[in-house]
Amino acid sequence: MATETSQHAIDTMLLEERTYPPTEEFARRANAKADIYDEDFEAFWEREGRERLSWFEPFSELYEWEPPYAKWFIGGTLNVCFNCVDRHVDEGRGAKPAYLWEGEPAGERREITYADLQRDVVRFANALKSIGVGKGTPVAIYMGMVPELPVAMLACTRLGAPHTVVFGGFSADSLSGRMVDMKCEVLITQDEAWRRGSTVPLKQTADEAMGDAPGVRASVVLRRTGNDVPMQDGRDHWWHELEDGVSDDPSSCPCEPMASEDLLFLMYTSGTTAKPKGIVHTTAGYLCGVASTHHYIFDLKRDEDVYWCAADIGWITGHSYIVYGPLCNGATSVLYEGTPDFPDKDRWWEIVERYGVTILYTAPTAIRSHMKWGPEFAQRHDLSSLRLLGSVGEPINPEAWIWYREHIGGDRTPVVDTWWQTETGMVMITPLPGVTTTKPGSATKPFPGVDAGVFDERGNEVGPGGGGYLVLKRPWPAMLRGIFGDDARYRETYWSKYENVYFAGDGARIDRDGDFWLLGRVDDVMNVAGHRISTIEVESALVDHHDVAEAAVCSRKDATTGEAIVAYVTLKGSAEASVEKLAELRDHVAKKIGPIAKPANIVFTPELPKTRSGKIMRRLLRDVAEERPLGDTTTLADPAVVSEIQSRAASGSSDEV
Ligand code: 6R9
Repeated sequence: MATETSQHAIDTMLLEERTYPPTEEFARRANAKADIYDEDFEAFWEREGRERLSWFEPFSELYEWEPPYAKWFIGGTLNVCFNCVDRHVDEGRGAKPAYLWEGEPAGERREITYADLQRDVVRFANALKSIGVGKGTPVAIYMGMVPELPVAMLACTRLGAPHTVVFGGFSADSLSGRMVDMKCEVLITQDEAWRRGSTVPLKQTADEAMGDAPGVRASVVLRRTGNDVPMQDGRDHWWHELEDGVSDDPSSCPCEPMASEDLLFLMYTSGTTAKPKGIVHTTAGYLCGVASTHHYIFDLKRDEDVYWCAADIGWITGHSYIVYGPLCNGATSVLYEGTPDFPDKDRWWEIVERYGVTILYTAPTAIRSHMKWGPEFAQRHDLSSLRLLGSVGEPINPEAWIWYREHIGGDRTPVVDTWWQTETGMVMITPLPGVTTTKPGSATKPFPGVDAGVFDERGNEVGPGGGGYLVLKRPWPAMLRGIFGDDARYRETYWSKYENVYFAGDGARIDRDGDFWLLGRVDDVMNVAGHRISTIEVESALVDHHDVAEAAVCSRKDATTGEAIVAYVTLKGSAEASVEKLAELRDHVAKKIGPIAKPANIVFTPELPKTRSGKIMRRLLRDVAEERPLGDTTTLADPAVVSEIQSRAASGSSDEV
């Protein structure tokens, strides 16, 4: 694999020799002790499955592996909502807060106990039933970070209705594409969302999306900002009206018994083609995997900790570590609606201080933003409650890791860098904070019961000091059960490179201690601010614009977002390159995919560099974007094209917008 970029990255990383062993005090109280790694893989998951989950009918067989499909906890029946809500109330913890919610507008706060959550979920599940949602009805959810979002997800799981949550920053096209693919019948949304003091028109976008998804016969709309939105008679229902007079007594809406392998949700994610993949997650294995990892990695002490995963529920991180993992473990979590810099750049630290947050889980891109703003914002607040920090989403630079530990963690707290994917469902490579000696920039070791490795091109395992492709060598409970409706793509994407071994699409290196260092994607998937976007998705969006003849997209390194998108665009004959055109194209991409996919730079060029077989040479474009000397250009059909592009990129026809 080792492209020049990743080779450079690892050379820098391997100079990093600082180590942080756990303190004795942390180790003594830790949920995971060193011997956790000694347990046999089957014994480990068998115990986790029986102890961490409550079953209506216990499972009879741990797992079945018919590559590339696995089944887990076979023969069992259970309900996710029961595990995440009802059992905590039944066991006397109804008064414990499940969520401490903070709205973005000043002073808006709500404490939602497990008993409140149960009432809210039951009432909403009954409301959904009244519009025909039942076991197996596919439901789309398109909301911001309001408490009603987990309520909607849990209500679906209570009824046995699979959901797909679509991130509120996605466009109408992205939303309709997902709803059509999953054959959604109902959409749950809200009037508008708050973001940085202004409103995001979710219902309006949802209307556009429903126009292209005729299978959606009903929508439920939460009133959040209170501004007027159009409602279509017979199709659109206000959340509060649908709940009017509806029972919130749990016995009025019992938790539907689900088989272990019943579909729980789809989460769409970018691959190497323009069409997002519907990653399939099922009931028992997913829940066991996320609850177990949450317990050991975040060392959750249910009755003491205030846990905060500052991600968005619209991504897998939010599903696994804001909703299902923490609730299954009976945690108290902070849920925050807005952005870290509104009204000021100390908003997060104000929240940590106010709620006494003890565990914080965020992404390197956020940490780098805080670094850029300076430590003075964190210094305004008492952060001494924090005892553990986590990172996820992309490789974390050692400087960012150290900054996080020093300025946020008071140079006291362990930092756990957790590697995983939408597809893995749960964290796979991670330190255990009471056991592992951490190294800034390394995700360290596979989680107990996980078998990861690094393979070379031919499928040989590389030893300590070697680099190659990250693979997973045996099934794990929360693994994807395929790509929705596309068996061929599932096999091709993850299982065709090596036999019966999962190919993650990430480069990695193992050091002499057997610790893993992740190097980033090896395919055409970019990682912008921790979000996966494929080059071809952005290219398709650009080419969709009437003035664009051809587009090639790559990423360059960016100090804050990790990678930034650079687009090379050839306009059609009559169209003219201009600053206005550039803004128009960026907006077009935002409209087609969502603002997160907007290119940071666009270079207008009369020609794209292609091989003689017509393939765009992205490696060269990346070299140009990062102002590196060009690699091999001998396979180019017309080498002059590249120097032309280089001079255009340098002369500033690309604008940082
Ligand atoms: C959970 C999530 C998955 C991709 C993955 C990898 C990158 C995530 C990482 C990391 C290095 C980490 N990634 N965590 N790279 N170190 N700790 O982010 O899922 O959105 O599907 O992205 O993110 O490249 O393949 P998802």
